[in-house]
Amino acid sequence: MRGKLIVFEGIEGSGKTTQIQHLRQWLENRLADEGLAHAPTGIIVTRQPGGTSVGQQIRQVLLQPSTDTDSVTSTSELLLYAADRAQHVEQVLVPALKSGHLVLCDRYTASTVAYQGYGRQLDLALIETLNTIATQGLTSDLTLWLKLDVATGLGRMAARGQADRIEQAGIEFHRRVHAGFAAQAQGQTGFIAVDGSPNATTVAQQIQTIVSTYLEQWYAP
Ligand code: T5A
Repeated sequence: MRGKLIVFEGIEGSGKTTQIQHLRQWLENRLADEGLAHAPTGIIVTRQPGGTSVGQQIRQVLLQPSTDTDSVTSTSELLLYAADRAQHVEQVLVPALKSGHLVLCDRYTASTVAYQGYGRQLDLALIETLNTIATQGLTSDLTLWLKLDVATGLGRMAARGQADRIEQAGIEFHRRVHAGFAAQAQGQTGFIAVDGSPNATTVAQQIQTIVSTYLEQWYAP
């Protein structure tokens, strides 16, 4: 693949969407100013779930607040995230990376490990297999984990309004999710923790420092 995949991960309210917008703006300015030797074709911002039109329908099923009589089971939740990912990898990520784009993706496989593996406590080996099938083996070049304590993240979401189905899960579920991200950050190179607690500008500066190092490796002469 000629392009590069940067993934943002974290608990609810950790600031991924905010930071992706900051990074996109910073990258556009930097790439215009510096004229790197092997600059990317362009920058694409996308997300899971919901980065394709099929995925948007899956996202609706996954996130609509549940009722007692009609709730999505944990196994069906796992398979729906895998279906969204398979569609997205084939239709969006692989073509974008083949054509040399720098892709900023809001969530990827680590979210399934954290939410369905640690949060819902489904089998981690099964999740790894499903992730491999859904991604066709495509892994991120850099994963930025916005590390934030659970109460602060949920507090930010509560201030924003009505909770979706996953946000409605209790605080113990979200603590397990947080532990799932922490476990992955310990075991993987290119999976980097960023302190998500300061103001958005300070978080953005930490991210720019990390990404600068990678840009030099990827695009310098
Ligand atoms: N999911 C996803 C799984 O269970 N398994 C999977 O495999 C995958 C891929 C996705 C849901 O699906 C689950 C995880 C999620 O529950 P979503 O709507 O895409 O749903 O939810 P999130 O990815 O969590 O996105 P959110 O918008 O909910 O949170 P973000 O993007 O992390 O946070 P952001 O930037 O929108 O900020 C949230 C609020 O905090 C403020 C913002 O202004 C905003 O109000 N904020 C800050 N406040 C103070 N200081 C800062 N530094 C701030 N940064 C942002």
